[in-house]
Amino acid sequence: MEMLKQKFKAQADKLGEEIKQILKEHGDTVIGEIKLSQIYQGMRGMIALISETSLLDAQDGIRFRRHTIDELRQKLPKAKEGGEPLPEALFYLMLVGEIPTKEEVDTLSAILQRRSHVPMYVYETMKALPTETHPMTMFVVGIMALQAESVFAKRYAAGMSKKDYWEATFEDTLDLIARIPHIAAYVYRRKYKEGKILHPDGLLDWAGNFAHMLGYDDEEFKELMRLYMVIHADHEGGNVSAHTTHLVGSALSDPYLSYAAGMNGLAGPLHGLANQEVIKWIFEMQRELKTESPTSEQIKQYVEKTLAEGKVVPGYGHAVLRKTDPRFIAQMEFGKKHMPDDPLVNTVWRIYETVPPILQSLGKVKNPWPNVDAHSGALLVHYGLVEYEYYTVLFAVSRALGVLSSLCWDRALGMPIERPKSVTTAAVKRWLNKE
Ligand code: NMX
Ligand code: MLT
Repeated sequence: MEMLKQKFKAQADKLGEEIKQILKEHGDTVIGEIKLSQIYQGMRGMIALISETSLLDAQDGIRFRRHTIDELRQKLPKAKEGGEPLPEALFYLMLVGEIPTKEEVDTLSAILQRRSHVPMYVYETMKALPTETHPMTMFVVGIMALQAESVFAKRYAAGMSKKDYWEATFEDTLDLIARIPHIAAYVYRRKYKEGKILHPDGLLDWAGNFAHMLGYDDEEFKELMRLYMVIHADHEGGNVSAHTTHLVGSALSDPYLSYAAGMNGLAGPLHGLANQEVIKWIFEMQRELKTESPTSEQIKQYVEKTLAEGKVVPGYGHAVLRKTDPRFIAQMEFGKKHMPDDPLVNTVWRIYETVPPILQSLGKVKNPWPNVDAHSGALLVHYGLVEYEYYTVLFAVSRALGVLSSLCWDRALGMPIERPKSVTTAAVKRWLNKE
């Protein structure tokens, strides 16, 4: 732990110096222009943030510290030969910019096991909620209850110096990443398995143990969890969950408050909740058409009906990507390897052949291709995890790795409170001499 912390601090000091120099020499360099339309249309394409952990390319998809998903699947240490990468290894990579050795990852997995204790009052708080509460609400309530444990909040109250913010953030980050799977597993077991809690297996890696605590001990499901936790971890800084975590953290709200805020954003249907919406939509289609395996023609008609009802096709489109999401492809490869004949997975692939030309023909959808959420649910259903309202919690567990490592960077680089300027339409009209 001390080694990882010192390594991070050394990297952050080095980058901090480089940034100082860059700003000294080039601080006034103009890097773009802002069109009026952008401030009315979700700031699309506007460069406004620094996020060190990953970078999204519209064509090639996400790169974590310059590594594509394919490269991560090859290069990151794994639980077993030829298997999927360990998500703790990706966290290490995002945090210090280096691919760890298997030994370094094993040490990190053991540290996370040791720090994973969740106090009883947190479970009691979640238990007070009615069981019909949405899993994402239960999850965020659990994180908020756990906030009482924040090292950052305690040290700030005791008068912490600015130069120590990074360290308190680092401590909270490791504690949170260690504890989040326990809270998430509790949500699942309480809501769907009559509250029968499963004890952690101290010998397993972070994602393997999470699968175990959910109640899925199939080795293949553990592999799916490792892949799932890697591909959902980060998507540069502008997506709603990452941006919210960063924004709330900029007020020096501690990592618990910041992460919980970000996850409330992930719970929106245009963001992370789309993964539940996809399976719900497919199940409804199957029910309505009275078939497990709808034909391409039937899918086409169902998509047209969805659009005619003024709804979006969940799992398709993206604010930045303009090609099939490589995270969709990675899951497709997993499906081809482990369940090539699964009817639901095959339906997802048939939807992939059918939907893009229809969305393209509308003439307004900028990206007709599938995103990460179009595939994830079908793989989970294959292993029996059919409770689709729970899916966004899985996304949230993974997203902790990205948004919290980014938060460590924010505090280590001394990022200020975020406060962009807003204007009224009356002010816009004045600029344009329309008033
Ligand atoms: N189905 C139907 N219409 C769509 C879709 C879709 N999948 N995607 C975009 N459009 C519409 C969009 O609603 C908008 O219509 P209008 O002008 O009538 O308001 C128009 O196309 C232009 O939108 P875009 O500029 O292409 O997309 P934008 O950047 O605004 O939004 C999403 C991006 C991802 C919110 C949007 O594509 C969408 O709603 N997709 C479905 C929900 C989804 O899968 N979200 C998950 C994203 C990934 N994640 O995990 O966060
Ligand atoms: C994500 O993973 O955060 C989504 O693809 C949404 C985004 O990048 O805007």
